Amino acid sequence: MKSFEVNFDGLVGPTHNYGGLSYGNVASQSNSQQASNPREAARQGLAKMKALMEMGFVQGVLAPQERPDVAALRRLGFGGSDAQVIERAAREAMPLLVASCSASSMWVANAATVSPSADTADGRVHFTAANLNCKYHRSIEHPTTSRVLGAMFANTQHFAHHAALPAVAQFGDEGAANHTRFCRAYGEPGVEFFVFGRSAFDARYPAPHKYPARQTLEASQAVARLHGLSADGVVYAQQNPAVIDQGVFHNDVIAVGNGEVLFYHEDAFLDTEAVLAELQAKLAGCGGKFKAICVPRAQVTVEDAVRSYLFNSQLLSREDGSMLLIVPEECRNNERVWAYLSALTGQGGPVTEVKVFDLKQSMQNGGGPACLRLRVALNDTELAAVNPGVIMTAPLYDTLTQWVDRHYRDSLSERDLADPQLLLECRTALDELTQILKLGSVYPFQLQP
Ligand code: SUG
Repeated sequence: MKSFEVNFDGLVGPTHNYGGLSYGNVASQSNSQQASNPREAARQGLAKMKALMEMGFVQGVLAPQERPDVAALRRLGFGGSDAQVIERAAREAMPLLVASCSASSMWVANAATVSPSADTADGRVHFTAANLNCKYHRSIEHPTTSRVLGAMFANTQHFAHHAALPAVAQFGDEGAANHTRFCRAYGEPGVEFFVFGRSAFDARYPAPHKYPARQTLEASQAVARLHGLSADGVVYAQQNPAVIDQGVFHNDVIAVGNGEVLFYHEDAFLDTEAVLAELQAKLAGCGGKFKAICVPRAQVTVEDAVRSYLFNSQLLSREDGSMLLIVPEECRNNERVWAYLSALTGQGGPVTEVKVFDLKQSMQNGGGPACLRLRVALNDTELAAVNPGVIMTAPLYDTLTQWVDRHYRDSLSERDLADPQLLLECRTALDELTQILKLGSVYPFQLQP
């Protein structure tokens, strides 16, 4: 049976803006209040999806969410008609309106943690929606995320869905951004690598001093239990708290893995040697040969990594066994990072090619190529059970591009968020999108009685 890694990319929503909402995420903080260009953002994301599809990878698309989230504002006490809710929030609590408008669901690496069927006790692909409990604007994503994933992976014979973990800081869960799977082949049992920032209940794990550690050990353990993973197939590692304090708010800002390869920065983890030894031993137990590519701090500093998003890259396996690294344009603009990458492909290692993409609109909010995709390893029976409406094709790319051009604005700043017309535009666009992607009714405005 053939197996693949399918990348489902988040389609950027029509309210993409720079709200400065993510303390600890350097790009989000430093681009706060700039005008955004939602149309360009969506087109940049679609161009990456199209390019990967044309290279022969199976590519999917994950729908954005309804924003402004009027229902979330109502839960906070704003009442009246939808327009009145928005007007009053704009007048009395602009930060809450900004949070309810964020298009942050585009970073679908945070949508859920996914375990392929080869790893789980019941032989199904398991999904746990992430509670994203650290930031209010992200914590409101998971109910719709669950409905969208449910509409994409509806077949209960092959797919199992778990609700987000309890919405408290002790179970802070950021999904696949802190989860990597190693394997010899996608369809064979592998090792699931959970990286956490702190422990909620065990004081022996040091926490960062400045910025929040979003993922807890206890959340990662709960996800592994829910998915029915075996102890032999799981490794937990603590992220180095010092790098969280330098802006590494998710592990995918400092490490990426695929197949048998881990590409990571020297300062990424605490107790690196023990972590690598455990990965090597457990992958060997699955018949795999672990290969670690360490980027030394003498060549690329943590600051370079955070600015360029070198590790927020997509490491993709090609048919011939070689690997391709998809990086953002910012890597080419950083002299040290580009020198490192230029040397990497000529070293006879697994990475033989680097491809650069312009994702500036998303990057300015701290979202690179890897943030924009959710990886789902599937065999061909499972792939056939996925809702075909969400698999990228040349006609779907054309339809989505035209849809973006018809509905998206090319400039959005804070004052535009208070315009009740924006809500109507978004709902019209999303209603059409659910038909294009054949998702049925998934948005709160579609579910109202
Ligand atoms: O959660 N930025 C996102 C970026 C998520 C990146 N994802 C991964 N690394 N996988 C976040 O911090 C900024 C929104 C704003 O400021 O408007 C934001 O939510």
